[in-house]
Amino acid sequence: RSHEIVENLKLHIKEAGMSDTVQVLTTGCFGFCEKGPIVKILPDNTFYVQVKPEDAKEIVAEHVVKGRKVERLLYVDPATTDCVSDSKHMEFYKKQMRVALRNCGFIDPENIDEYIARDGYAALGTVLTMTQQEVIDEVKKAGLRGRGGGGFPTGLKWEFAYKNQSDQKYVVCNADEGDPGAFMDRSILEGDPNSIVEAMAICGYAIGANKGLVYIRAEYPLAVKRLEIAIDQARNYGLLGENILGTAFSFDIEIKFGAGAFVCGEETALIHSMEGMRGEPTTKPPFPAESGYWNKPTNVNNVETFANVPVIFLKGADWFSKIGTEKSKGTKVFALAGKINNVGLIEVPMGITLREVIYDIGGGIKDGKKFKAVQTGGPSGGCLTEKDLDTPIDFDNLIAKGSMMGSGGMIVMDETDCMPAVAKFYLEFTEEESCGKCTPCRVGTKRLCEILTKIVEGKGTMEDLDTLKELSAAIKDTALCGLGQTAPNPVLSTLEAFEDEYLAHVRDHK
Ligand code: FMN
Repeated sequence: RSHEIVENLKLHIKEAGMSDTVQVLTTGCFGFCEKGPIVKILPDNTFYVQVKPEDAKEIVAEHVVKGRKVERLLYVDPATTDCVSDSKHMEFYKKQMRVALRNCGFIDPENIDEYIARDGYAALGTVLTMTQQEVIDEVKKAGLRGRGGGGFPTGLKWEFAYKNQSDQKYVVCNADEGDPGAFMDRSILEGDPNSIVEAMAICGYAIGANKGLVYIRAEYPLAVKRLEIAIDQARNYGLLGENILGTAFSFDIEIKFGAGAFVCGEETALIHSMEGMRGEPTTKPPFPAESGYWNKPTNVNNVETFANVPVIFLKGADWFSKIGTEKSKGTKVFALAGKINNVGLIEVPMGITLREVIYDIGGGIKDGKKFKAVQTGGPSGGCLTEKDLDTPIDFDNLIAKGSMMGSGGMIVMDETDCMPAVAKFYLEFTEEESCGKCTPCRVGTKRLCEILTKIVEGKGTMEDLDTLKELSAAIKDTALCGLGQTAPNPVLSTLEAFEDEYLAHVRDHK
């Protein structure tokens, strides 16, 4: 539908004889998915929502030609019941802060000139005047932590790869994004691919690598296309390739495709998959920074982690580290989904509370129902409940609450959701996605699923509940990689918060 809207807008602008003065551009995602497709008219920032292809004629005739806003397409903010024409005044955007998503929705992602016009590649220019250690120190000082799930300090990871001497090193961007309901990385790559290319070059310079690889799932064709365009355009401008910006630094990027296996997002499995082997994890150490792609020092970072890097050099580590909490700096992008009014992609400063996210940004629970829980961290995470609503969201707080930040999936549940069934949903996913290499994960997730199915169908016993707890603890302790080690989390956290619901399902509970 969006393509049709673009075509119709172009057609009517042409018919109005305004093609020379009015441009129609396709951008990346604005984040407000619930209200899409969105058309924004600049320079007056009019924000039209749920636009249909047939609305293009009226938008052109009224707004573009006569300068009159089309009231019926303007967003009505439920907080004020006002028609709002500027995203800055919408409840959905008010508490957001766009750092990683800074260019999404603002630039044509297929035109490097637009990225450059918004300070694109200025960070790389600055970095190339610094020493490698200075670059690493700036990232450390910013306090950036990996957005792919683990929250490992990025500067420290770069330092490990930098200090490991080798004739060849690699930079890998992890764009596998396999969590159900997650689309953060996809939106960044579709909306601002140049920022990832620039960040990977900065990382390459810092650690001493001349080759970058993006591992991306083949199910993301638009992200792939835009990344390919960004890489080609950067090469044409001398921003990738030999002697970048006339310096001795050379760096280029290749794209590698994944086939949509969740486990291939785990960095060692990802590296094996890129080498043409089975996508199975191996034990760490050695970490990729020591022995990664073809056994060479390799720095693996997530897409969103990379998206933050140029900003650190544009605005400074001090600016960046002022955002967020003491140990979690900057912002986090979340894919807000489930039983919430404003489904969409949001970016918020770390330290914001769940209540602010769910009620102020998310607009509350759908159909006026009661909030029950929110699953953060996807299949590896856990559920947070009413009592956690005022907890500031950061890496450490979420872990302390029995969940985790993960890569940014946030699925909201209402009073009608059955929590053992929610746990079963996630376990079915991990069972299906287990690579089968280690027994605790291969067999353990299968057994957990069987027990959960019995419980959900009302056929479980108290003994089954005990086995569920025991087996979950055993899998956590013994599985080979993060997939298995975290697979029982949805069971354990729902058991902890909603044991009464499990008991109500069990046959022999008195
Ligand atoms: N990291 C990602 O960036 N994207 C993924 O899709 C992803 N999937 C993962 C799946 C599993 C089962 C596990 C255990 C880990 C996954 N990770 C994923 C984390 C990576 O192993 C790795 O820690 C991350 O890419 C490092 O980047 P960061 O430091 O920038 O977060």
